Amino acid sequence: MEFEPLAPDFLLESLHPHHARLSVTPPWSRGQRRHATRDLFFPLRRSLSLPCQLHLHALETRSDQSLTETKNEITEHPPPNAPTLAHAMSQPGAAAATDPSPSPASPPVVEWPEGGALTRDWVAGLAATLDWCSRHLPADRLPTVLPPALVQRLVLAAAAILHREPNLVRVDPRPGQAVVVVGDVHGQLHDVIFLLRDAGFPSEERIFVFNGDYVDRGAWGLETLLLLLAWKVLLPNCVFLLRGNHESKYCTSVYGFEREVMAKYKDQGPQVYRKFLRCFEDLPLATIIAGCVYTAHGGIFRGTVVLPSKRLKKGKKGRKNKADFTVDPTSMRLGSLDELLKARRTVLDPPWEGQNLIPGDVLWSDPSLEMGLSPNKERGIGLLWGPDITQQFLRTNNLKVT
Ligand SMILES: [Mn+2]
Repeated sequence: MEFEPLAPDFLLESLHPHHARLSVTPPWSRGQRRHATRDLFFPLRRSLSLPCQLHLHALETRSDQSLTETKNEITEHPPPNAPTLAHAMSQPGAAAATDPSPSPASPPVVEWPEGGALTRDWVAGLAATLDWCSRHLPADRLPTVLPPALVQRLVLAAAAILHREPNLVRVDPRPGQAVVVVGDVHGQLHDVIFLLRDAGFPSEERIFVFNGDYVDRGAWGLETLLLLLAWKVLLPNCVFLLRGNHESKYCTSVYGFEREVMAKYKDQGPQVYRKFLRCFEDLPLATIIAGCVYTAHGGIFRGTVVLPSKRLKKGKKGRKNKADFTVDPTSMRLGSLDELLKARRTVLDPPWEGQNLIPGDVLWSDPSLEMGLSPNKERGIGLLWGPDITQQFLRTNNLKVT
């Protein structure tokens, strides 16, 4: 089995002959083993020869941080000085030389570029500014550099592009064009900046697929997502952003992003937060890369649920709801890509009941060693799928990796 083209440093755990777990240990993890929170599953027996160069990157968060810790990290314990970014980023594909020159006194207020279109320099400047602010500026002063109107304009511009993408995006690299798949980044702005520079910035030579979970847990979810949205607006065909389970109202209200936005934008916070929520609804759910690699945050999904007939529902009027929405066991069949394309993804929180279950499955499901498809009882949403389902999904859709 030849894995060399996949990634230079990965760990392969053999769980099952058809069902292997690929964990990526990034070079900056300082020997500490980190897992992709969503591992990749594929059949072990088959040799992988992909029509494109595929790199996998995964980041795991340091730990869940309380907002106090978050604030301390920003105001009292900033990370060590980082090299300035603008120069490295303005050269596509350049391996950045680290430049330890001191940071500027204070960055100017970020304004939308004259002429209306984002440029590579502008995105480079935004990254440098976000980086500087994260190290030197108290969290609640961020609006003085990054005005709420600018944040909202950028989010809306990206959302308009994302909205036009189908649920399942076909990413078809040209010959010689590499694809970098990035796992959960969870508000780790500095890791993302490092990663983009390390892998080489998005360009005509390099496509990026980010596999969701941009916010929550880390202290800089807003900055991280803004930077990725800026790249999306700049290079919509080279940067693909998928939705993660954390890109939802529920997760962001529990795991930190909502509080982060409120801490940074105070009175304007609710407005800014709402814009981000609307943007989450526009994020596509999955990609197929080079016709053979399926990527999604959670994974495999069931076929469309058929509810009891209207006549039956009418008859039960008065005591509806639960009885009507009990999941029909026959719906526990593997979904098709066509069904995925037709699902309604514009939901703040993917429903765990009712008819529109595909978004919840794609974002929340987990692989399992048990055969078949079953409800994901531990999460209360999504599915568990077994090695046989991986095989069936790959074979049915003529894929090699999921
Ligand atoms: Mn995650």
